[in-house]
Amino acid sequence: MAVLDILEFPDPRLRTRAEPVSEVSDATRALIDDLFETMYAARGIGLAATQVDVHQRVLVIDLSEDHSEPQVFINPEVTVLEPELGEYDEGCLSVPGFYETVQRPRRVRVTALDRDGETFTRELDGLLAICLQHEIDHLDGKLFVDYISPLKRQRIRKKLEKEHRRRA
Ligand code: QAP
Ligand code: CO
Repeated sequence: MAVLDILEFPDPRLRTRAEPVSEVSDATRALIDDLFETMYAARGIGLAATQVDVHQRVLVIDLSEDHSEPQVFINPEVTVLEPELGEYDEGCLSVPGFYETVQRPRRVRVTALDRDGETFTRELDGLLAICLQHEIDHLDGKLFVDYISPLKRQRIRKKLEKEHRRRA
C-alpha cells in the first residue's frame, strides 16, 4: 500500500478521460487500496484514480469520520432519478483550500462494479449522491471549478500556480 501524489489544478493531466476497467484484477484491488490510503492521509471523503494520474474508471468514497464506510465504484454509470438540483459547498483534494457552491441533481441511481467485479445498483441521495457525481466528473476530466464563474476559476488558478511555484 502507498500514499500517492495527488495532481492539483490546473495540471492538464486532470483533463484526461479515464478508460473503463476491462477486468477487476489484483492490480485493480491494489490501486483501490492505494486510493483509500491516499484519501485518508489527505483527510478527504472521495478520490478518483484520475487524481493520482491513473486513468482508469475507479473511484473511492468514505463519508464516515473513522474510515469505517469505504465504498468503491468501478466503471460507474449514473442516471438522474429527479431533475431537482441541490446546492453544496464542494471542495476537492485537487483544488486544496478552495470551496465553492455547485448545483447537482439530488437523487441518482448508480450501477457499478465492486472490488470483486460484481455488478451492483444503488439509489443515492444527500452528500453521497453529490460526492459520487463529483468523482465521476474527475473520470471524465471535469473539475468542480468548471461550474463556477470564469473569474473565480481564474483567481483560484493563479493562487494555486503561485503556491506550486513556491513549493518548487
Ligand atoms: C469531493 O473532496 C467532495 O480543500 C471530495 O484543504 C467534497 O474530499 C464532494 C479536502 C465536498 C462533495 C462535497 C479539500 C481536504 C477534501 C481541501 C474532498 C483541503 C483538504 C476534499
Ligand atoms: Co475532487
